[in-house]
Formats: sequence, C-alpha cells, structure tokens
Amino acid sequence: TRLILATRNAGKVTELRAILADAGLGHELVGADAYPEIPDVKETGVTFAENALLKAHALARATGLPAVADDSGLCVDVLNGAPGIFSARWSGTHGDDRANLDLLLAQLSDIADEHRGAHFACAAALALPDGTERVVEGRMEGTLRHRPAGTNGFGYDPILQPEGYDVTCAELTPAEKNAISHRGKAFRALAPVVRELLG
Ligand code: ITT
Ligand code: NA
Repeated sequence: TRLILATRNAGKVTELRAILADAGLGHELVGADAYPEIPDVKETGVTFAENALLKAHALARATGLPAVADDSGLCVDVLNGAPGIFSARWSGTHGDDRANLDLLLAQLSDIADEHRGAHFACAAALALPDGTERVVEGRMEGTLRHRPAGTNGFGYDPILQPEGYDVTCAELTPAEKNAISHRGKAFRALAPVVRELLG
C-alpha cells in the first residue's frame, strides 16, 4: 500500500523514511511533494496533536490514500513552552530555521545554564480516507546551548543538547538522533498502528 507523508519539511521527510523503514513498515512512502496541487492546510489547532491530525486528514481526503503527518516543535521551560507549535515560524518567516534559532538564542541570552531546560515534542498522526484517525506523541528532553554546534539534522538541532549527552542533536548521526528523538519515539509507536489498520 501507498502511504502519504503529509509534510513539506525536507528534514522531516528524511527522518521519517529512515524511522518507518527501521520499524519494518513495508509501505511505499510517498512525499506530499508528489501532490503539488494540494494546498497546505492551515494549522489552526492549539496542540501538536490537533495540527498533526489536520495535516494527515487533509492529505488523506484529497488523495484517497492513508496519510501520516508530523507536528512538532521545541518547548522551552523558561518561556512556558514556547515556541511550541509556533516553532517553524518563530521569527515570522515560516521555515527559516536559522532566523528562528537566532531569535530564540537572543531571547535566552541572559538565561543561565541551570535554567535552560527544553524539550522537543512530536505528534505523529495517521488518517485514513474514511476518517479513521490515530495520534501518538513523543518527547526528547535536553538543555539549550548558548551557541549552535553541529551541521546534521535541521531546525533547532544545533542548540538542543539531549539529556545524558555532551553534544547537540546536530552533532549526532541521523541514526543516533532517530534512536532517541521525539520523532523516532512517536513514529515507532505509530508504526504498529499503521500495520494494524492498513495491513
Ligand atoms: P510541515 O507542516 O509541512 O510538516 P513544518 O516545518 O511547518 O512542516 P511544523 O509546523 O511541525 O512543521 O514545525 C516544526 C518545527 O519545529 C520545525 O520547523 C523546526 O523548527 C522544529 N523542529 C521539529 N522537530 C525538530 C527536530 O527534530 N530538530 C530540530 N527542530 C525541530
Ligand atoms: Na505546526
């Protein structure tokens, strides 16, 4: 069966292909880029789960195929969970990873190491054309560096140091990141649900 990856974020697509293949999912994974005529859904939800479901349903409805979606972000303790669902557009320009990261670092410049706790969160949603839906969540706890380090990954990876590590997510290999990441945890939990519903 074909399974649509309802995301236009290239970093996510790369990670999802590896995570879902490692989880033993035999489905043909088709990126949303294969459907350029389908407009992006407005992310009007107030939680990661709501937005992930909105994205998955939009693609499933428009294509008639099952779709999985990811809504994710960085939640900073001292900012009461911001940027959160606004992570991709924190600087005002959607998807400008460098501007988003630079703004966040500037906002946290006075915050001492012991108060720089944060986590990545991911909601992984599955939607079928008939309206069936499932959603699961994953987290990765860590602390925020004062300066970016590393070139792997995407988004805020260069400033998040996972708990128990002395490197940033951008200094991990893709396999190392996927093994401990919010996205890895969420989609490894979703994989058996996909198998159960799609066969
Ligand atoms: P789609 O909606 O098309 O999937 P998007 O980038 O707009 O793409 P989100 O609204 O879920 O997706 O925003 C996710 C943002 O959170 C992303 O742009 C990064 O800034 C951040 N983020 C999420 N997961 C991350 C990760 O594993 N590493 C670094 N940053 C991450
Ligand atoms: Na979002």
